[in-house]
Amino acid sequence: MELQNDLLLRAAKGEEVERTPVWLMRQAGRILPEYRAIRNSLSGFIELAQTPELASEVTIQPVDILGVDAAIIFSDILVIPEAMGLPYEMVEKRGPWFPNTVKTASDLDKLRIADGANDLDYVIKAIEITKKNLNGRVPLIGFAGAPWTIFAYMIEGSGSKTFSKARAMLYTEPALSHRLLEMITQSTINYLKAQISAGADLVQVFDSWAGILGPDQYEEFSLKYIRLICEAIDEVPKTVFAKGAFFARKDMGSLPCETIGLDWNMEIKESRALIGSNKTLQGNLDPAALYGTADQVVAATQKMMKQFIGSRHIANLGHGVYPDINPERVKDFIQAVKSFS
Ligand code: 1CP
Repeated sequence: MELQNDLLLRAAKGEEVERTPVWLMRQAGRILPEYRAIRNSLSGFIELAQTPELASEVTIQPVDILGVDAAIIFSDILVIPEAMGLPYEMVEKRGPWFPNTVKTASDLDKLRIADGANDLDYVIKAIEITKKNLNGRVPLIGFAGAPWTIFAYMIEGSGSKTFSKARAMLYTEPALSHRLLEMITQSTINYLKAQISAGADLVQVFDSWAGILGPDQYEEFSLKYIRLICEAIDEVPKTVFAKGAFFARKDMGSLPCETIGLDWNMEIKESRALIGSNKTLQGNLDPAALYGTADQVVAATQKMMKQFIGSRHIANLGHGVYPDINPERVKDFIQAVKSFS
């Protein structure tokens, strides 16, 4: 199916574009009343994610309602631990929770490498339905968590400010840590390849907890595995978003991927200098900027856009859009990107 709007893919590959493409991380499951209406008619996130027709419907809502240049499949990074044998629950207002975690080698022996197409068939079905219903309007983004971020949840058992149990494991059990990271990496490669076979046009790897490691540990326990994923996938363009990994920007310039995501703490010109000119940069407006007035949102967006002039860029926020943002301000952000010249 020929895409009518392939700005995202051309920008990712560094090809000529008429204007900068724009989408928002976490655009599908947070801000729209139309999303909440569907979500509230079900038992919760997991039921919605595992019902492909509905997952597809909420994936397409931001394309219809907000006018973004890409859809991102409605799912979560935590489907991978579940497919490996470590199920999660979503606790209302608190986030993910794992009844079991990995503490010892025998916990690890109970896990398996996920086969994306079978173990995560509900995501694959949702992608197939979404591709059909998008009918070529915009590209569909597939995604997965980076191995380090997934590891952090599998050890910790929930979200955390410090992930101290996960970081302790890197010091006390480095060999066990690497074994688990290798299993997550292989599962993630299988999963992303299945998403691509089902129709994902680009894939993004989210390393949301990159910033809690120091530079040496980041290279050893995270970047190494992200590199393996990028090397294994050559079917579609790849984006790596490592939140807080300002110290790794130079190394990320040599990853075999097309696009690097920037968070809002990363200075744009400095990031370009560190990463080099042969990558597209994605981002990086502070998500809190959308709490401002319409005029403030437009001014902040234009200020960001100016700093990216003359270099490969996909406009986005510096992290996921916050749940209590007014969708009208999101539209102001999108319109400000589209009319920027
Ligand atoms: O929002 C969308 O666009 C839909 C798809 C999507 C994506 C891309 C969801 C649905 N989750 C994610 C990615 C995700 N999930 C990340 C990486 C991006 C980021 O850093 O924001 C992370 C770290 C998670 C883990 C997760 N899932 C958290 C964070 C917990 C913590 O440690 O702070 C939470 C709260 C969830 C739940 C979740 N995921 C998605 C939704 C819609 C929800 C809310 C659940 C509900 O409705 O009850």
